[in-house]
Amino acid sequence: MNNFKKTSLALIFALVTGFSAVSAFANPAVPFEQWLGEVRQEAIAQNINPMLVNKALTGFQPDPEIIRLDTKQPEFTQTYAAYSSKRVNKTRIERGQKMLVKHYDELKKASDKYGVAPQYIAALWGMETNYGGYTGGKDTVKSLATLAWHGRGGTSPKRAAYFRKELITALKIVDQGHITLDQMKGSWAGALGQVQFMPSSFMNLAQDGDGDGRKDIWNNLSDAFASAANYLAKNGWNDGQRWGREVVLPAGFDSNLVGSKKQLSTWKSMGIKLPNGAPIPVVPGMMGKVIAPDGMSGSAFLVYNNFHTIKRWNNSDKFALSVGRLADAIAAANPTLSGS
Ligand SMILES: [Ca+2]
Repeated sequence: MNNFKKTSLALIFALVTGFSAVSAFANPAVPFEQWLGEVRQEAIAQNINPMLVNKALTGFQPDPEIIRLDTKQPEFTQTYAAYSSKRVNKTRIERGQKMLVKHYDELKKASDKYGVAPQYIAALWGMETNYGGYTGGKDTVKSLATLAWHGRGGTSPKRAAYFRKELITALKIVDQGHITLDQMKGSWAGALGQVQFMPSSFMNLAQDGDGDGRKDIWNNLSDAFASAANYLAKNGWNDGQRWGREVVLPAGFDSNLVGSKKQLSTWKSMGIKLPNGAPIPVVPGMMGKVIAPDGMSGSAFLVYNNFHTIKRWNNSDKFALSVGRLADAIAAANPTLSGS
């Protein structure tokens, strides 16, 4: 029996008999309570306050909804056009433009300190949580414990180890006083707060934007914006350049050149144009890569180094293109921000 069938059976059991069937069936080797005891020991051995560890890691069961989401088969790959129309639509652009005005001082402060233009910080915020409108209401410790335990009994020990490490790190974040255990909420997959950092990213890259000693990316926008900007800055952002731009490929463009990187001057000489028909701007020495996420009949883009920096946040061309285009659209309403 393959693992998918096993999992499906476990879920059917769960539906019919209640949750205990999942504990018994999805991971027969190690019951959840026993596994949680092991994690408590590991956390205490890593010098996390034992009172916190005991409070955080006792008295709950795995979340059946997370197990269902974790075992769901991946959806059919969405085209860029479909992905983008859901995420970079009129509503989100207009809300982003309003948020840029409303929170301009905090965005500008993070922008100046880390060297990332405000519209990119706003766009990441918009893509991740619809500008704080949806940060996920799941208890992070419970989510990560469910994923780590479930993965251990399932198909991917590597994934289980990853989530177990994230769980320990989440406890360290609480132990350091950035957020209370009760307030540490996020997505079912363990991403935290306004900008949806995983705990390990929080540990490495979160910032205290307002200087109160805490990195509260849940409730404090100065902290959330500083953290997002720092993430890009530490991953090679160059604020003197754009992310890339939409282009029009000339008729007969060799599809083998999609995905290759060349000087902008070379692309220009090959006849790549802006959507309005003007030649592409050229910065001497600057390179760009042509991508066509939906094939030669779909939209084409010329992407620069910053595009690859956005992909360090989420390793998806569709995500990075959407962030770039949302940032452009947000900035378009603000004359001081719309760059070339
Ligand atoms: Ca703070």
